[in-house]
Amino acid sequence: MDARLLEIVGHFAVEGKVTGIRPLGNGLINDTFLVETDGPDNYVLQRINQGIFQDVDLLQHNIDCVTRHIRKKLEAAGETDIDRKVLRFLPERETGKSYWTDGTQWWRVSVFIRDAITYEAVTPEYAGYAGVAFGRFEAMLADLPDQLGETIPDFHNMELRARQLREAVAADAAGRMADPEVKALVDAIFAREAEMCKAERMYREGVLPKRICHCDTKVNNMLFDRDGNILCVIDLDTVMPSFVFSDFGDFLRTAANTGAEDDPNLENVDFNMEIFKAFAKGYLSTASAFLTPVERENLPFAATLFPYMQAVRFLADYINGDTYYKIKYPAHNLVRTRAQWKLYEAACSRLADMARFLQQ
Ligand code: GN1
Ligand code: MG
Repeated sequence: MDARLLEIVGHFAVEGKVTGIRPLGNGLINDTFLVETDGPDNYVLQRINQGIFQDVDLLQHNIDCVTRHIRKKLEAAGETDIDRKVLRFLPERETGKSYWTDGTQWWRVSVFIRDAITYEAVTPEYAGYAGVAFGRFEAMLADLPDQLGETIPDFHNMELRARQLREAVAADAAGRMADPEVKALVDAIFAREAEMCKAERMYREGVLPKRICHCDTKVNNMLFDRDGNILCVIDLDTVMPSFVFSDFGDFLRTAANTGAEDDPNLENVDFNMEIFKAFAKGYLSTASAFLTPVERENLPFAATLFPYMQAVRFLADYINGDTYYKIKYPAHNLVRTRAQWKLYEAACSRLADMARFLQQ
């Protein structure tokens, strides 16, 4: 067992004796470990990527408010087994805060949710459950009394993401603009820029609201029980005010993709309408109560926006020399970009089908 990690865990009020610490999951941002104990619970230890989340106080404030609020709602609704339905972070022994820092690294510990399963791909049935769960998640947070901040300012702002790509291209820090494929991808992206930045315009015109959203609704950020019900939504670092497009679009970006996010074989990548239909149906069953007509009409747009935005972000990172996302091989961010672009085009080709389905 890593002595340093063990010492860090010791700052938190864990129950029992730690018997093992090992890497967990495959997030692209934070470092995550499973902490096993001989007590009633195991735990999740995470090093928060402070290069990306610069205001950890704000980050943990958001998470504390959201988990407290959801816990209260579940209690009021008479739910049982609440510790498996909302994350619980342990207080740091000296400060009582939900994180510990030595001034250079930031760490937190939450209770590991027992008997939960994560998936990298889902069936239409499970996508339906996920839709219900995200609609409910947003609905539960609609009356959050606390003010949440943006843990990454303008996180899902397409205008900003396009600007960052433009800056990456101009700086060409890793010399990757010499590659004609990279140049062609950049041109294809900018040809669609105006159209893909419409949410920000609608927001400025006052016709599109922001709500508290999860903003990282990848399939593998939800915990399912053995029957396929959603227990809990995890990875709350990006919970913040955003457009509902974020949660709707990012779920489909991962779940409706018939291939992997970084699939090297583009023939595997397509947009699965059965997943879209099941998810949209589930989502509308819980979100209809608060969605405005403009939000609802633009859900198909959201399904295209997120592969597009992710292509922009992966490509910008590739051009910058891979400074943001964890990569497994040198061209990884380029491979990811190609796959997201293919998915974007596939989703665009289904826009009319999606709109027709939502009108029913
Ligand atoms: C990151 O940490 P992880 O892997 O859940 C990223 C998301 C991207 C995603 C792409 C804070 O999420 O926005 O959509 O990778 N999170 C952050 O897989 O940038
Ligand atoms: Mg994650």
